[in-house]
Amino acid sequence: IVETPYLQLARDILEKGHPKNDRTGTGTRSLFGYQMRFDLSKGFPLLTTKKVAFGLVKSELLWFLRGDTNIRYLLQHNNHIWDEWAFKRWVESKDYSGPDMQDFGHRALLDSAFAAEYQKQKNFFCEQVLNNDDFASKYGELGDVYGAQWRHWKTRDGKTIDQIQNVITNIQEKPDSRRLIVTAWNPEDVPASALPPCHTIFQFYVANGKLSCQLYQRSADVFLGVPFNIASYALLTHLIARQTGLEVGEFVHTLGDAHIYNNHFEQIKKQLARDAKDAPKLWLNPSKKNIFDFEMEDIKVLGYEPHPGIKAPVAV
Ligand code: DHF
Ligand code: TMP
Repeated sequence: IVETPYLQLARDILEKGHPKNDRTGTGTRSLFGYQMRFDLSKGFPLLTTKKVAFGLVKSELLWFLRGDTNIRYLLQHNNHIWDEWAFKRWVESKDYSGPDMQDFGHRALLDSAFAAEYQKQKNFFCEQVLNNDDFASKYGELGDVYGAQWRHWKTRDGKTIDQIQNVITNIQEKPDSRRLIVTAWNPEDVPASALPPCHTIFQFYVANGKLSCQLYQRSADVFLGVPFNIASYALLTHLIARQTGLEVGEFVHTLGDAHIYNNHFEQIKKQLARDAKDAPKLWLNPSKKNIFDFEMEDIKVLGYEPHPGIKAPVAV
């Protein structure tokens, strides 16, 4: 079963995790330093014990690969997973004069009248990002998040580095290299970022004609974020393998602070009580080769028959 390492991680945290407070004030159980391995030749690691919205994984990864850091592209693809962090910047800005949205994440959980007002303000915000160019360029921006660091890392002399193109070229020209690295963690940009990168650095490895990838994720929301992160890096590995003419090897997922939020315990237990099904297969349009040419319809999962999705609040 492809997703066993994930299910084991969740069990380990529930059993052995340290109760720990966190930045969002939600509280977690957490373990430090954990590693999962997924053999990508055995199936695509999209969880079957709950439905994971693969369309959102795809549009988020294509957004990173575009070098885009504005949520407008995500909204155009009906992807709302980054809304809260852009919205937070908007309501904390001098241009915002609507109802007080301080601490909206928690208050929306406690107060249904506030939750309705928050929904209204957030819908209005999304509409503006979609339809108003000026507003979008100011408030749809998340700062120097993944897309910027991957595709146009800023150098001291005012140039930019395309880390994704470089790593692909290096995989092709020097597959034995031990320097096949992309980093999103830029200490200079961390203070101004809406959310400092969680997936901080990743490395590729080629052996026996197979491409493997290891990710170091500094902070891991095991119920909500991690299922997306696993699928996203598995997809990235497949895309780069396609372009470089390699088969897929393993995805090695190394976690720093691996946590389950206190308000996700019921949901994860429900998930753990289910039996995993066969993993789906990934289909990539055979006529595409270059990673930057892929579009939504060029990527599909086949044979994905998961258990139903399970809702949970995201900690902001
Ligand atoms: N903050 C926190 N606290 N956890 C995260 O996982 C997280 N992830 C971010 C940004 N900030 C974060 C970016 N990725 C969801 C999934 C991934 C993601 C952000 C949010 C999420 O809410 N998924 C839900 C609903 C998806 C939907 O809109 O249908 C899920 O059930 O998977
Ligand atoms: P932090 O910056 O205080 O660590 O909070 C970030 C939270 O978001 C934390 O719960 C980890 C989670 N997260 C993921 O798990 N995966 C992701 O891809 C992102 C962006 C965030």
